[in-house]
Amino acid sequence: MNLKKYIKVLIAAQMAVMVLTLTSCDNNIDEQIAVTFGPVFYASTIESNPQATVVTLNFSKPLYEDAQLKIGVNSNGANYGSDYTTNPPELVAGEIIMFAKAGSSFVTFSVSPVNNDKFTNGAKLNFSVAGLNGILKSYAGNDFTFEIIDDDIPPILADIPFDGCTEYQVPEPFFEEIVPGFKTDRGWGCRPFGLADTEGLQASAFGGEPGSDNAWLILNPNEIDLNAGGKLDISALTSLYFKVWIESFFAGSGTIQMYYSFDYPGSGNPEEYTWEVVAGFESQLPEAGSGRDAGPDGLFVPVFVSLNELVKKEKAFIAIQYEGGSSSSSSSWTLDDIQFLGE
Ligand SMILES: [Ca+2]
Ligand SMILES: [Ca+2]
Repeated sequence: MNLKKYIKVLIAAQMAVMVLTLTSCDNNIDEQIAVTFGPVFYASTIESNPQATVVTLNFSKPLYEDAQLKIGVNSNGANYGSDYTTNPPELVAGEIIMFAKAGSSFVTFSVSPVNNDKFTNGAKLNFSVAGLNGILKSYAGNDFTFEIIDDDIPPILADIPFDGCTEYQVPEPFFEEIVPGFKTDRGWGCRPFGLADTEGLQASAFGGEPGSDNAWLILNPNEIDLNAGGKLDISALTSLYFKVWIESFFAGSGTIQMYYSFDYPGSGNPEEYTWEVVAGFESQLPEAGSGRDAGPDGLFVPVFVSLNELVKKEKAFIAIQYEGGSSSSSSSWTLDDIQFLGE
């Protein structure tokens, strides 16, 4: 159906539904019909796959009259037309109007990704029933989620393999700040337990002085050497992503968390300044103690997060805090092969 014809049908059907609504005084509970998504409530596709995903809405019994419903689309920042499309289309942003014929027991719409040949970290769309007309009375059950996985790769700006770093030191441009009152003899340091038996950067509180760790590994991203030469400049970027391989060999107390700050001055106790959690970092971490001594690379897992909050800013700091391990019980966390990606 072309767009003009579709709009004509839409207007005609809306008027018909209005007339039905005004003239119907039917309060018979037996005739009230519920709408549900299902049996599938989640689907994902890679962005370069042009195939449409069909989404089904069920009626609790076959319709005895034509009806209309409105699907609400929460695109979480993705744009109709450039990131995804639907059929029927969104004639009003965030809304799909659907018509169901008398006798039908379900209706379907479809959603498709739009391939932009550029890494934008995908999209997550939430579909719910936002309006019912006529004999349709209620919406029950779960919403439908559609996830677009971006299979474009952002350009690699900088590689940080830590290879050849001096044992127990924190290599520049990283530096370490220990919150006053915590152990000073452990925290972060270069160790030969990285990927492929190379050096990596490890946090552990085990042994040494009694007490516990609160050690911040901090970095000014504008001091990172670009692979192409020169320094990273976050003010000149339009996107920025951070990838790191992480293994946890020892289980015990202590966890790591990643942050960024716009007010940290570059030295001193980080806990006196404002830090925002980097979304998605913690949820990708391996279990404490899930690594292996004997495996060639243990059980390093890739952790990939967006640092897009930093782009176009003059200055920012990023940090990974290791907190809670003690001299008698400590998890260990090894980072290796950090990459900054973006453009
Ligand atoms: Ca893309
Ligand atoms: Ca390494």
